[in-house]
Amino acid sequence: LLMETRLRDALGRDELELYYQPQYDVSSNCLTGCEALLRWNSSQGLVMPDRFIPLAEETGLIIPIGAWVLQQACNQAREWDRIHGKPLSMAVNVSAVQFRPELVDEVKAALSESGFPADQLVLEVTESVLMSDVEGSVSLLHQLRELGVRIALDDFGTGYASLAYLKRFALDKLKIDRTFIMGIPDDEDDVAITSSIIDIARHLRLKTVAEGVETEAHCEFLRRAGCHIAQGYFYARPLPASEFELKLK
Ligand code: G
Ligand code: G
Ligand code: MN
Ligand code: NA
Repeated sequence: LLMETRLRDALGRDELELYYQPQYDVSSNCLTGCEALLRWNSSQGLVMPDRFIPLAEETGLIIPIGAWVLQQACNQAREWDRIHGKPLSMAVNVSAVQFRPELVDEVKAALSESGFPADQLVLEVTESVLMSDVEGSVSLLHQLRELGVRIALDDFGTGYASLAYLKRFALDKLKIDRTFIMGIPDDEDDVAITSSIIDIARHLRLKTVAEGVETEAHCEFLRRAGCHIAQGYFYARPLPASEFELKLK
């Protein structure tokens, strides 16, 4: 069957699953939350998001899929909050197609149906999402923040946003792209770029989240540089819900 037809049926057949990658406080090593990452258990095996998200975006299927992801992530996070006893953040990726005025109602619905606190939900958007319509994005980000949710700029440094936009967009977090973390501590350019991002974020009172943290040396560097949160294979890969839950207990 065509991949599009199979993807169209995936939601109804319960073939979509969220994996969760833990995020840790760099200085205390405490678990602070996670990022939800979509997987498709198709009849042909496990499919990674880079193979079906573009198709979901082209066909508009990302709208119902994205609403499902938001609801599922909030339901799960509400349950884990109870188990953990301490507030956990839940980060959800939002694609350009979803980033439109209706997203406000979708987020509202996910929060009210789950009972998950708005200030623990993080929406991850990329620079290209925001830059495609700057005026619209400024307005939408304000509406989302009025709900109380947090906004993270994903893959920061790889897109086209100028630094001036960090001021205009209502953001809470910068996610430092893993291509910069990879070169630490040997590549002088990656060291300079990562340190500078952390410094700029601190001055703008934004939290920093490092992605792709794979080694003790990465951690040590980020701790000294003052980065707040880290995620990556050094801590854990993205995990099915049942495995993530073991980390809470
Ligand atoms: O899990 P993995 O690292 O392979 O994810 C690759 C990319 O796929 C992520 O960086 C993210 O941009 C995208 N992605 C994963 N899950 C979702 C999702 O639920 N919605 C959207 N829009 N993108 C996702
Ligand atoms: O949202 P984003 O596109 O950044 O999604 C993160 C992606 O990076 C996921 O596909 C995840 O599987 C992957 N990833 C997570 N941790 C690591 C890591 O430490 N190293 C590498 N190479 N990839 C990672
Ligand atoms: Mn992300
Ligand atoms: Na990213």
